[in-house]
Amino acid sequence: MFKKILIANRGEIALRVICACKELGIRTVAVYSEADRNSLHVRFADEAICIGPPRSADSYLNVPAVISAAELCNVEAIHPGYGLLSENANFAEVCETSHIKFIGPPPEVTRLMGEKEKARMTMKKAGVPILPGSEGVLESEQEALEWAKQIGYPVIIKASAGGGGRGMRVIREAGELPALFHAAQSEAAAAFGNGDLYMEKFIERPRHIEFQVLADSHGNVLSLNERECSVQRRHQKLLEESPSTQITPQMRKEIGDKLVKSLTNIGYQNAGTIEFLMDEQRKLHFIEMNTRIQVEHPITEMCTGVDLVKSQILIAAGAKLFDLVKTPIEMRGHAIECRINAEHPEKFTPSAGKVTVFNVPGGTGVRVDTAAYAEGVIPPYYDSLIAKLITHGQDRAEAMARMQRALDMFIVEGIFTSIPLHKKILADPDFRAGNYDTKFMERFMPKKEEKVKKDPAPEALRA
Ligand code: MV4
Repeated sequence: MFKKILIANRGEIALRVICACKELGIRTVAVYSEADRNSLHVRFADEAICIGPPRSADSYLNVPAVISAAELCNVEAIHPGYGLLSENANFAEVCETSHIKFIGPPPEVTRLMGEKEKARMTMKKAGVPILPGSEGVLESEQEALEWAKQIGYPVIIKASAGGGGRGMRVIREAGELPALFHAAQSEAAAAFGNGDLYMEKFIERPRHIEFQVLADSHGNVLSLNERECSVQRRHQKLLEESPSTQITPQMRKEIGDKLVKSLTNIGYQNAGTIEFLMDEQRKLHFIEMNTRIQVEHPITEMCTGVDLVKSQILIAAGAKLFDLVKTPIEMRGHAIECRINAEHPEKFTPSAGKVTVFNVPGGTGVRVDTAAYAEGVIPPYYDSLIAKLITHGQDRAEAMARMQRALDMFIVEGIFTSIPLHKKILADPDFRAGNYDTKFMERFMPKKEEKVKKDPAPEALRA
């Protein structure tokens, strides 16, 4: 077992990893930027090292700085959390050459899944359903036109190095294709240093459903079932729930079995998430795989009773999956997560500054993962997520009731938050009926003509 781990992250996920380490009796090293000196991850880690100026590029993303801290503190492993360096295969390689265990899959697997077109072909070969689409990268506008004709419009062009919604173009007829093809190509080349594109049939109103897996270094893979993440805006998830109201036990087993087979073939290790789009016929199609722990992992933990972060660490240390997890996995009840962001409720711009009041809800079935505290400062340099409010109940109705009362009891003053928006979502009849897709949040967008001409009195909007 590891004696000491470095956490290459900040905020609530750094604290989440510290919690797991404390329970496992592992010492922790926090790294922090100059803006994070007073952060809780620094306070709760056994050791802490400043690795640079506030901007992520100068600190949390600075590979030599992170590796130096790891060597100086003699850690045996690095947990990358999510975002930042978590899906950077080059970083995983540098860890390996420095004889530090990267808590994640082998670098080749991270690299394979990072190339979305290759990931898609790999899953197809392994028998996981994918959307009709191109095979390999699109070499020319001509080839793109031929594929589109075969697939049938509308189609979507995606950047192979993209993901999470960046570098996509929807094409509704052949006439639009040339311009959009070249726009996507240059945008991808500029954003990712790689202009490779691929094509899929476009689904108009998909639901976003993802499966959580765990895989060890001995060839064992386990599905921990699905999460529904369709409540999002601008590719930022706002609320997730597990299980999905749309997945039958038969679908759950069918997809789970296929994923276990395919990920065993690939040699996957670590926690992982396989993203699917559900079409209007309720069929699932693989789109991407994430090789990290995800923001929304707690809802799976609440329903399965499995500690995913502890599992990641123990798997990296060589543990066998079935010594860690009691099988078969039983889904207990229903869980919902609201992502509380520090942002303006109508403009959705980041809202940094000092938190003056921070009253965290508790009680039966409520979990809060956060690194925020009263009198603490939310720096403007990072992601706007300040807390995750998770509720669990025997069924969806109980999880929703707990979420509503927990949102009422969550008081944040001094900055704007998304709490009022979450209250609106929980009160929405379609949400309550489970009747929503990825277009659901459009109804909460301010209409163009009445678009916040002047700021309302700030006091009225403070969450
Ligand atoms: C799609 C799609 C429709 N058809 N692919 C956006 C994020 C990236 N992970 C994949 N995305 C989409 N891919 C096909 N073939 C629609 C989206 C999409 C979306 C997907 C999941 C959650 C929210 C979304 C919002 C807009 C578009």
